[in-house]
Amino acid sequence: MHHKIIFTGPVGAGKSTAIAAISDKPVVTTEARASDEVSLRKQTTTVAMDYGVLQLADGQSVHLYGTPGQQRFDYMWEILSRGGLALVILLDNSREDPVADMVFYLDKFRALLQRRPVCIGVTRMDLARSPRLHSYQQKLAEMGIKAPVFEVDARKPNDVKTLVRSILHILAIGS
Ligand SMILES: Nc1nc2c(ncn2[C@@H]2O[C@H](COP(=O)(O)OP(=O)(O)OP(=O)(O)O)[C@@H](O)[C@H]2O)c(=O)[nH]1
Ligand SMILES: [Mg+2]
Repeated sequence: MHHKIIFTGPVGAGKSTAIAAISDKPVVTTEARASDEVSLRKQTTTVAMDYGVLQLADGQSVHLYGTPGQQRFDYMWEILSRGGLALVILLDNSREDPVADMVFYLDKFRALLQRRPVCIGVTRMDLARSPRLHSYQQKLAEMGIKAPVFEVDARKPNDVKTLVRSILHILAIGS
């Protein structure tokens, strides 16, 4: 069984960082020097995908795929969604309206989410304390979507593993 989990979310939310933090194998990345408005935030950006593998204690592997954040690469979102068991949306809490970002990605991945669970990770809360997690939870409740919401520092393997474990728990994998 090929367990595939997809990480998406806006530029700089930490998708590439999170996959690198927990992958047990060297990650495959497609970083390119950022040339546009992204370069104000960071030096490189994902242009196609990230790929890593998390090995579970029972010998199963979880394949982790990261999307590009930039909308101009959105054709990759659909390609990477294929065969996905679950979606992780990472949100950068220091962006202007990260709750609106969550709604945007929930909408873009709605085809996948008709059949598959989603989990929300809010990053960079050390840089921006607000909005608080309950604002995300409130919006999800309004939309009738069930999804756990975690504070995550994408650089910290334990934070990212907690997020992935929660989704594996929902999927009843690796228990
Ligand atoms: N201060 C702080 N920095 C974080 C946190 N999580 C991630 N970062 C940093 O934020 C940046 C995220 O960059 P990437 O991992 O390239 O982001 P991405 O989501 O892959 O972005 P694109 O590929 O451009 O869409 C990195 O510099 C991380 O070190 C956090 O919780 N706090
Ligand atoms: Mg990236």
